[in-house]
Amino acid sequence: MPYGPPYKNPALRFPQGNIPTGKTAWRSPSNIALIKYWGKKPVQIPRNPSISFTLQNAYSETEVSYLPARGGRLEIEFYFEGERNPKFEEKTAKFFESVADIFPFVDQLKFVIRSRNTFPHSAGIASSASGMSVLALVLCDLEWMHFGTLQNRDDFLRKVSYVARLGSGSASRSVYGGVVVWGESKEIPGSSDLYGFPVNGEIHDIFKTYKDTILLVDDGEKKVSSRAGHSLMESNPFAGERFRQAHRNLAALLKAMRSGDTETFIRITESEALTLHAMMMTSLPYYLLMKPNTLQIIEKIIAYRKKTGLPVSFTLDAGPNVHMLYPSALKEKVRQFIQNELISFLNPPGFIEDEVGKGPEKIL
Ligand code: 2P0
Repeated sequence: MPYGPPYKNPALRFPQGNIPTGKTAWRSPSNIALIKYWGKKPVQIPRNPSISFTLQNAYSETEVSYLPARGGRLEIEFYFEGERNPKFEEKTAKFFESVADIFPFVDQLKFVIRSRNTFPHSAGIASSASGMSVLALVLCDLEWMHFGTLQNRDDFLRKVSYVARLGSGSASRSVYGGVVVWGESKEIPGSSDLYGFPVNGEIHDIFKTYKDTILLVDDGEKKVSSRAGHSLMESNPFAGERFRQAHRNLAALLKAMRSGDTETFIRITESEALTLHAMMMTSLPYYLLMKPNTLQIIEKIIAYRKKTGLPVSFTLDAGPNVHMLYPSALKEKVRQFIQNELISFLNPPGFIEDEVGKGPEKIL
């Protein structure tokens, strides 16, 4: 039988007295959804398919040392940006326990985890996408190094994406570079609710080097957790139509991304961003995650596009920051635009220049 979901494997345990000590480190990026995942059913199954650009510069870098656990049960020490972080320690322990039937060796080990992000966390930039995908990479890397059950790179990445999804839905997409779909779509043979699926072969060159400048309006903590946000969709009166719309939008967006049609790309991705926020505004309790400066920036981007005819557009994550999307050839013009018209709406450090990225990297 091919090695595949649900990946439960009681054999993945170290022989007693032969529990290894070692170290591994990975860098894994965040991603920005173009068709949004918002709404899920157990266990981590999306209500609709989503598609994203994997980013290059916004990533988590995580080094993990492992050694035999003294008490014969999972132990975790988590240092975030140099300091012990009880919140991440608990989150990681919960995640590792939740995948203990996939990786039965986790409770034989003590993990000392040192992680950092290149971007402000909990600000609606998908820090769970980079943070959870990097942990999934580490677990699968341990399996790769010590058990030989994963045959090749494709096998490895598919399992990483499956496991990352269990930690955080959007993390399933960060496992691959370029343009990635998560969620089953009739339009995309190979797509699955269980793991991400890269679609780079069919994408027009203009989108392969797209830029994403993340305009930081506010780097405060999120007002609503993704988990709470997703569950609010269960009672949102517009949810059914929203999920159907996402399927239609994905089909139309992929068509535009195959042909290099930036106009359709802009129309669909901007509508997706506003729809995501409309879903939050029409949930009970309702949330308003945009700030006045979010709207100022959106209006400026639309006006700039009208004035210049350049294909510069916006999308949003579940927060107030604006992701400005544009072809790489416009880099200098967009820098000028930011300096001239947007900088006064931004909070330090202002903005992060990012672009479509290559995906995770082993760094040790
Ligand atoms: C997305 N977001 O597609 C959407 C758009 C935010 C807005 O996926 O509960 O952290 O961990 O599966 O992945 C954020 O939700 O949620 C998210 P969980 P996740 O990127």
